[in-house]
Amino acid sequence: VRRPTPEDKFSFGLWTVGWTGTDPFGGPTRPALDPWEYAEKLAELGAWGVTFHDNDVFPFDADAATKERIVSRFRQATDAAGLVIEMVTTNTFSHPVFKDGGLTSNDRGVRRFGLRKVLHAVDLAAELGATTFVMWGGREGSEYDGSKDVYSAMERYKEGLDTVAGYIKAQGHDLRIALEPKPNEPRGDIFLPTAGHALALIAELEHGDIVGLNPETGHEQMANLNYTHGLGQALWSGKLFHIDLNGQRGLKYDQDLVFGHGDLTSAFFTVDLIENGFPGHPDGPRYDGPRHFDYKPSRTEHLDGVWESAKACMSTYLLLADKARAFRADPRVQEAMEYAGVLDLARPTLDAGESVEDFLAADDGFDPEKAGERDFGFVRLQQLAIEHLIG
Ligand code: 3MF
Ligand code: MG
Ligand code: MG
Ligand code: MG
Repeated sequence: VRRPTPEDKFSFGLWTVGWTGTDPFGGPTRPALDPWEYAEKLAELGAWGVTFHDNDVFPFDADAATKERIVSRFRQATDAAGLVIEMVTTNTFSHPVFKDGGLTSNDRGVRRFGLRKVLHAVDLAAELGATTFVMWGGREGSEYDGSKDVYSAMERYKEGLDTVAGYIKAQGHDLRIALEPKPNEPRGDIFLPTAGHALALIAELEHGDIVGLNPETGHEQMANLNYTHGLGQALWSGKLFHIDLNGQRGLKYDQDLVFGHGDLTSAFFTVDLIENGFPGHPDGPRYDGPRHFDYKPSRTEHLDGVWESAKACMSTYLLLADKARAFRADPRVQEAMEYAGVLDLARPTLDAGESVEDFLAADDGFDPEKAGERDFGFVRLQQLAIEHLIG
């Protein structure tokens, strides 16, 4: 595989390579480096960008002067390494104060505290030149249905998001919010469990025009959903603002494996959509944002393994991109897509200007028995993908 370059737009969360291996059953298995120590190595591996939560960089209780000092040191390191800080987010899940959520906690004092923390992080994001502000509501949710008034929770979520989006506009920040859905973990049930739920909330917002999605591979798959379809619908809605790529193997805890180390066939089609767009819509919407990885280097690995796994995310992506390009360019694939009707789906079902009345009265001589005998050849098309993938 070729070495990644900044043109590939790969970026990493500081909390990914910086994860020390602490999980609910065990302590750290690796040392924590200082936040600025990750920048140089990421750039050396070919990454373009880096992202972080406020408290990945400075402690929760840091005073203004400490924050300032740590952030400027971090910024010097990213500048020196040539890394772009493309996204900033807020940690509203680690501190005990957020145990019932930040924007939707039953405790109003917590909601006011949480909202202020988010607004401060928005200003930090803008100051550092980030263009996306992710909001993952990890603790927004419940374990017990009786403990939450869901109507109120949706009202407070909307209030919080509109306050943040309105503030971004009022400040003139060049920043868009990307909501990150997840079905569960750490809460038993998290609000906005899927991309669809998040899109539905966005449609109710006053400032929804600058609010979109940051779908994560594993999160959609934890809900037993198709990640590539989620990306596709978000793109169609003009709402695919950012992505979290990683790997997940089935319905279990949030594994955050290296990209491609989960469902590889799904990863192939994810990359195919990102790199090549919709097959029936060559001029249709495309994702041109960061190829952002949100994974965890397994806790069995030490620091060498951290960098191996970061490299693995990028090289798997590049390999899949090559294969997806070859797949689309293969004349057998084009022919199989025609045969399968993939391109015909782009054609509107009614003729241009055809009224419902005309449509109802028309006789197109359609024979359902005959049409029922059609062979779509989807399996052959899929096998061509597999042959490109592993051949
Ligand atoms: C948790 C996540 C989060 C979000 C992050 C915002 C800690 O499962 O995926 O990572 O991605 O908070 O980007
Ligand atoms: Mg995950
Ligand atoms: Mg995650
Ligand atoms: Mg994520």
